[in-house]
Amino acid sequence: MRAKREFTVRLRLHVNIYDTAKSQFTVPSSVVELQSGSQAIQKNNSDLIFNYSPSPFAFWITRSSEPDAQPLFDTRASSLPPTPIPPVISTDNTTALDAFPLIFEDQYLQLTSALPLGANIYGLGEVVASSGFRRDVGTNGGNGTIQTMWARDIADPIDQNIYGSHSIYMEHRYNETSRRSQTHGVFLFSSAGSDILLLTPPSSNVSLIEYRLIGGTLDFYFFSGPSPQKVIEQYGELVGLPTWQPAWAFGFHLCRWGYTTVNETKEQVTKMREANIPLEVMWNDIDLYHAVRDFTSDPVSFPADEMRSFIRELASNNQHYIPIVDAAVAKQINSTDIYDPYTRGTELDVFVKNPNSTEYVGQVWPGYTVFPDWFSENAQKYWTEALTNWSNSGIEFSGIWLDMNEASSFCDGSCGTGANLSNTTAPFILPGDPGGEVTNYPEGYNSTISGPSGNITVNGTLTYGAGESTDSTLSKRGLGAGGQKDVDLNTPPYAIHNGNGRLSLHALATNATHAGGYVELDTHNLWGMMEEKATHLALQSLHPGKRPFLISRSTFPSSGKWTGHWLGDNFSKWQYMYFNIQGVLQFQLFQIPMVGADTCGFNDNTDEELCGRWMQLSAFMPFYRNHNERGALSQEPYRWDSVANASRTAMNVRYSMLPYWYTLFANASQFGAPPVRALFYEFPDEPELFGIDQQYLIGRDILITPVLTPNVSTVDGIFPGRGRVIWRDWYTHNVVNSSTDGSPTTLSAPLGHINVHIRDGSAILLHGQPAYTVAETRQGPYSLLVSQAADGFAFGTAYIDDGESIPPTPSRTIEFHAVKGSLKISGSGSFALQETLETVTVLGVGNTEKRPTTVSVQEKEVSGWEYVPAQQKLVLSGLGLSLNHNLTITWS
Ligand code: MIG
Repeated sequence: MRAKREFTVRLRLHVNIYDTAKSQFTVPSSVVELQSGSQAIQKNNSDLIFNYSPSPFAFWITRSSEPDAQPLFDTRASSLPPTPIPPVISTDNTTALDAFPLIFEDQYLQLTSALPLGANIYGLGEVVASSGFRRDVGTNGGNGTIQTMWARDIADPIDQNIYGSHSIYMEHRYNETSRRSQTHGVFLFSSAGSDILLLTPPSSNVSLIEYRLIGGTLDFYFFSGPSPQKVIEQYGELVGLPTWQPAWAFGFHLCRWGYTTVNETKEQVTKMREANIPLEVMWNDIDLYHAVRDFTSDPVSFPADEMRSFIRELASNNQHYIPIVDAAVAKQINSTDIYDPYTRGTELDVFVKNPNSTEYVGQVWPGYTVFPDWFSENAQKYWTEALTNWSNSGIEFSGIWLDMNEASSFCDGSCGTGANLSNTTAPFILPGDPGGEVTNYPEGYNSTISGPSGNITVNGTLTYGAGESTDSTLSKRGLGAGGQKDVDLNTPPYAIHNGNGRLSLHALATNATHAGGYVELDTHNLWGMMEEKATHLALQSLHPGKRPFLISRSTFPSSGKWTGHWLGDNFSKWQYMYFNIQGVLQFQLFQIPMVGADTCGFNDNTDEELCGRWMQLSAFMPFYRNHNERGALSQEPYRWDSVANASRTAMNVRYSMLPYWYTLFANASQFGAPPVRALFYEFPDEPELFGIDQQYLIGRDILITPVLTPNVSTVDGIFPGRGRVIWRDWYTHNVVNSSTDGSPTTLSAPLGHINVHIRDGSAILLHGQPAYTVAETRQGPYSLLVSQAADGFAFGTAYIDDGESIPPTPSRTIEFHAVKGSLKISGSGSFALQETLETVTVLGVGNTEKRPTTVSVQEKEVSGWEYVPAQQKLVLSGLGLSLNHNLTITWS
């Protein structure tokens, strides 16, 4: 074992603890290409300092700017709670071992760091956390957290592992004395199945984070921040920045499982149009398929030529079509059953194998299936071909929806021969009949595990405090015994807290084999991301020069380079509407910013009130899709008048804000800035905001305060800034009377109204005429909304390009800069805007005593303006100004 110290960029520190033989699995750079960063390697200018003691090995990370502060990360025994506090690790033959020793075994790695008591920790996922966006570290009555990393197909349970694995966290530290904060990030680069625990032992003066991995190495990256946004950007700089989104991706998407025919699908498009509710993208679920097989369309219910003309008609109306792609590829039943994606894949040798090199057979919706092996040489060729053929067959999709890619399989182990695990006990599902999902998972977790005997016993007391505790017992050979490798692929000695129980349940078996000798046990968490990359590249080849649009369920660090994400199978419940916010915030941190929830809820029946409120909330989320489960009541926004009204209003605001969203996403793709932000990102020294996840900010300037409970007509929201910031209502432009002590303000929130507020000091470019589609909206004029701070200052930028070409592509970045009495507009970049700036609204101009009397554009007095004293609002209209030139507007 060796600790390697390496400074890469100024703000990043890399600590890699690996086996000198390098026989442990690490993620190949061909799979995740970490970026070396934009700044030259300089040894001595990092704020982060790596300190270590050689024996027993321990390390701690400090900030040179704060030498006296508690280290950011600290594995020293002296910093961790002493025994006899309930041991996580104890030994049967030595007393000298620390309470939380560093362990590095083939199949068990453990590392513990002290955290400040009650630390503010964000990230580690994917999860629906009962604690909210800020994780439970076991103080304030919490039981602590076990975040398990094992990609899992399951309808959004609370506090369990789900689809994606992201072992990045951000810690936000507030100093009570200086009343200032600093933020740092810690990323473990590993695809190993793992538990990451956050906990606080009884009467301890520190909280802890403990990593327990069942393979790989301890490869850590530390990001110095010192602000939340900087941490997120530094993480993005390492794993890769998010893919550019096409402009149309920001329109409204409609989907459900259960549009069973092309006519039923078309009917939605018609009904949406009749109700005048914008619809940008129509989707189909697996109903589209013939015999539930990928890359097909049912000849009776979705005839290919009808699909082709339907999709072309959508295209002619500036609308788009997206179908689902399931991870598993159907296996032919017999030799007369022709299914090219299977035979071709066999020919190209691209499917996952059993340990004995036979085909690995799983079971998903179409019955028996095989799984693309993304490590295989021909996988990309195979995938591009399959998607291209499908498109050529009539399914002329604009984007792709990747499902079931954890990867999910309903057999326990391989359903075929050749696997070491027992065969399925699940009912076989006939091709063509999706049947019921196999849900008879064992309750709870594995509680006992046996392994090779040896001299270390791990007693995993996993929860301190009042909560229940689960014990895991592990016997393993001793530390440093070395030599013999006795890797157990099927039942690793330490049982991570996979909610499904054994790792192979409802997934590919862990002994399934990939090209290059890789095993599923090591690579399970990578499957979805590798599929996303292959799909992204396939779309690029199919639509050359155009930005691929994908949404995928299972994600891993760097997935944002290839895809967006939806939050999976949520429930039509108010609580899940609240969870929507933390989910979106998590994925901003994970650098997969194009994300949203199934609006109105997937499982169970929604209702009018919930659906109305949720359609409004999601209108202010990056990915905006209403999606529903097969058996549930219909929930398209036109189904209820109140929901239709609420949706039209909210979408009108959304579509007018598209230039703002587009700019935020350009900043994400260029710099890693998160488009959606927790309140404390922008106001990091206001502790009352650290736990807020019922409200959020879009960028710097737009505050969303949704209603998240039934039967109310008001909502309480905090207006950050403690009275120093002027917040104005989006709709009325009235100034909010916010408190100076960070306490909430009660706002009116009748049905059909979502509270949106504008921060001062902002200048936001808007579409002046939101239309039915994004393309039509973009063809309309622009307007500008300036909200001045008390001193008259305001600033904003807008990034504009053709909305579909892959950068580098001509673009224009416009800056808006207001000081008292004047507004300057300047731009750079070669993209020429066709649409003019028609309206400028400046809030915070003058007052009843001193109202403007003269308004000039380019030093020429104009008359097309009005002044509204109640909102101190100056409105210039009918401007017809080109944004391709610099402009000055003045008033006095
Ligand atoms: O296990 O394709 O999360 O969005 O509608 C069900 C049917 C399979 C799970 C996805 C969901 C989708 C559904 N799929």
